[in-house]
Amino acid sequence: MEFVAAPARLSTADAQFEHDFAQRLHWSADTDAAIEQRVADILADVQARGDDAVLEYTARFDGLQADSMAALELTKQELKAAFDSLPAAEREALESAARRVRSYHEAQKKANGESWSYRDEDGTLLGQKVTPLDRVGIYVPGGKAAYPSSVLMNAIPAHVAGVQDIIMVVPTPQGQKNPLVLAAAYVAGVHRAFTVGGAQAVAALAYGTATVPKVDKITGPGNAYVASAKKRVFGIVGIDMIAGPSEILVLADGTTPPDWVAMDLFSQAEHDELAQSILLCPDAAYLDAVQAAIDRLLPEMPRKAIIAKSLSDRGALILTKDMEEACAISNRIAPEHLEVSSRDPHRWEPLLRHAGAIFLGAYTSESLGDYCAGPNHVLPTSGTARFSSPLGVYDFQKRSSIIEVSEAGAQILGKTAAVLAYGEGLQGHARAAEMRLK
Ligand code: HSO
Ligand code: ZN
Repeated sequence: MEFVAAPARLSTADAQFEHDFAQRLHWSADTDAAIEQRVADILADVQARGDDAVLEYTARFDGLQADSMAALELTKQELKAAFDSLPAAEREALESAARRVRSYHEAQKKANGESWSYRDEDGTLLGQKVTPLDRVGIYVPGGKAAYPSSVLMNAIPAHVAGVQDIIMVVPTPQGQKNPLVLAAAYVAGVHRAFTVGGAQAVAALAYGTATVPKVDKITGPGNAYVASAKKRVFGIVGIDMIAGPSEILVLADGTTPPDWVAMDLFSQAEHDELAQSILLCPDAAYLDAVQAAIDRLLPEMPRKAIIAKSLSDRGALILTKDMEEACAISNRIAPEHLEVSSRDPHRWEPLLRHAGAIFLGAYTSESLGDYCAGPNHVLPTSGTARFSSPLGVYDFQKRSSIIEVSEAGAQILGKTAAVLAYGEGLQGHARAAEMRLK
């Protein structure tokens, strides 16, 4: 069968550009009502019956039978054995990726994850105390897409934050364990791991069962059931974000070899038929050259069917007036990944405000960021980069305000507080402040 990848060709100079652009971008995160109902039932059942319910759903949905939840726990020795069984090249790649991801997140913690305080002239101390979460759950998908790199990207920042108890769950259909996922859990320092998945795993982590400890926050991507379950348990536990399909936007000045850009577009398109790959460039001949590269390279790709569908349904090659206009359109899209494939990336970077991660220069393939550059690959999608950030150490920390008012400070603050408290009609507040006045 022949596959054709035909991204839409748009030009900002065309009268119907806004219409066509809006159609390409449209993405609905609405969940199916039937899924919502089933997830609600599973959550209620796990909350009521704990381990027994998790065991039943695991048998029913994953075809994995076990007598007890304890039998579904992966021991530390098993994680280590998976690591030891890998070919040396894979062991080394996992370790070197983990090292770089760890260094990056350590720098992140130093820059904005430490406690701070200052004193007023009257001796009053004010500050912020930063503490790690006690226990987090990491959901690792195990079906269509099983990504060991995502184990590193979730567990390492938790570790760096100082989380003492990292519990991983991973669906394991028919008991088929993915050795790279287990090995990544070992390298990243996951504390406990269970071969359960789906809404039942999210429920077990959120409510706790006799065997699975209740966590404070659940992170990690998953299918529609997992996303719906995470939304429903939010409030009982924290969650990171609800990730949509992968996206890449390449902003090109026409100086990067077209094959490189074509392959970068493929790299996100191959994740999912719903993934989105967009190229913006002020040079029409360059867009033609990238399309020719797409046509030539596609037949070699094992995932060509997915790539062809993703590019044809959601992809676009957009001709812009100039690079400034390309930057403005990129800001409107607020992509998950933004490549500035230009000879002069630092000229454009100041114009770029909304993106999960910005990759500068022709050598910075987005795929390096997915695995081993260091920054996190869990990023805001579907335009949410307008208001949210990559997964980071800060997602595994919380902040407490610190206030220590001196005797002298209480004389000044007490008067201010009392006036405002009487204004609100709250006598107790006012008098608590006044009692400390001399
Ligand atoms: N690009 C994905 C992450 C990933 N890529 C994992 C390969 N493996 C996140 O958008
Ligand atoms: Zn990727």
